[in-house]
Amino acid sequence: MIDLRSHLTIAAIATPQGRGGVGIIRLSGNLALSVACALSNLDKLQPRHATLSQWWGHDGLIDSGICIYFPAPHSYTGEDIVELQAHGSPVVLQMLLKRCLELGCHPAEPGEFTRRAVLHGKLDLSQAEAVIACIDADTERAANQAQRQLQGEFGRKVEALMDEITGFLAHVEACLDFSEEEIPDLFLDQLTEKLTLQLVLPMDAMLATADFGERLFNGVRVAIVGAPNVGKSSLLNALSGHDRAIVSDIAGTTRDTLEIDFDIHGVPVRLVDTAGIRQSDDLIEREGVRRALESARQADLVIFVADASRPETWTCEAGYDVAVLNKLDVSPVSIQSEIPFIHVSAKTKEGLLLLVDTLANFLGEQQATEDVYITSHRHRVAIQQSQNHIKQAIPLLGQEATLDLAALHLRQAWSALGEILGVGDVEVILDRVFSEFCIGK
Ligand SMILES: Nc1nc2c(ncn2[C@@H]2O[C@H](COP(=O)(O)OP(=O)(O)OP(=O)(O)O)[C@@H](O)[C@H]2O)c(=O)[nH]1
Ligand SMILES: [Mg+2]
Repeated sequence: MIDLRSHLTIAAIATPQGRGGVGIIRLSGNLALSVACALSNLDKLQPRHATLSQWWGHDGLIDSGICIYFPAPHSYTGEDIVELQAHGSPVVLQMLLKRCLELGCHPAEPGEFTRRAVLHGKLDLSQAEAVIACIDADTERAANQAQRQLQGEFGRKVEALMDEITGFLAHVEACLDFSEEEIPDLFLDQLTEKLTLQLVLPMDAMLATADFGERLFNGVRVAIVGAPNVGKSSLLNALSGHDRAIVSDIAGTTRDTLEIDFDIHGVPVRLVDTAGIRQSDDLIEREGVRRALESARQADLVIFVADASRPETWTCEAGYDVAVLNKLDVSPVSIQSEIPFIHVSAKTKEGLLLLVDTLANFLGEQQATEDVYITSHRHRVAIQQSQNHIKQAIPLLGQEATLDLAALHLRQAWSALGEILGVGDVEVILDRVFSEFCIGK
């Protein structure tokens, strides 16, 4: 499919809506330089130099600022780019953009700059996705993963796997050219073993990072449930480091659910405090309990809190993932219970680090032993598909009659990985990926 817009020079405000010290307009395409020169009343712009310029409209001066010209192909998109660093006023930026459009530019579509970078080979598709991931990252750890992906670390891993597949494919295709007697059995046995060692297992290791990696960007909901007065609100305050929820020794203090954002080892977490679960005649409290159970159902992870000094609180109606026995400071005795409680004190903060580590493991941190994580569902699915084809190819390598089918699976395994990088017929994938971008990126 031909990109009908590729000959157009596009323009957009690249900085976020609202006021700021500086606002940037980006132009990309053949006309970028001439439009910028016409706007600035200049004959030329020196490449990669910050040129102090005045920008003119029909009715006089619009604004002044810095103009930078990046000639093709050494630019973000691979085309001629000009960046106008204006004052960060929404009105001024709109006036400047309007003038650029009058001079021949077209409004950029969401993600179109990055899309052009991919089409001109400046970024592979996984790097382009890393641009969104980097912009969207909520925690330092997520930003760090996005940056590694943007620098191509993840892409290189995928490329290495693709090269391995190409190597195996060459062997299998060579075997196809020989008759059965000429192919040593040992050779095919070795091939089977090597496919497992060099492809299936490394893919397993990568896939094991996906739960944690995706959560780094998508975040999780964690609900705290348990009987009244066990210290749920105190635990929420202690974990988040904010005195957010009201705490009192009156059972039934929390009625409405209450949410606070923090992070567990870099995973953005929305922590939900809930009403203590018990039978009650009070209408409002009953509604609170209903909401507590509903929160537990909707959460990705449920923490059940019990009070060490009150065994009647040690059973939980709602399903849960992690059980916490609170008030360790008042009941330090060893507890006889079937439940693998983590002992903490929300008051003295004892045991909280262990609790946080346990929660992180629940979110998949321990399985993520690789340096670079799979951070997108699209990548996870592509690697799973590729691995499935390899697993199907392995038993087919045993006999000459099925070798060509094995080769077909290997080719499909290669293509599935290629989708991650945007290799092959990619227009459809491009449309899907870039629909998530904002304008000006
Ligand atoms: N000694 C001690 N007291 C605690 C601890 N955690 C909470 N408390 C006390 O236990 C009482 C109840 O705490 P909350 O955090 O309000 O308990 P809750 O589970 O949210 O109670 P409801 O909202 O009524 O369901 C308060 O008096 C807290 O100060 C702890 O670790 N040690
Ligand atoms: Mg409470």
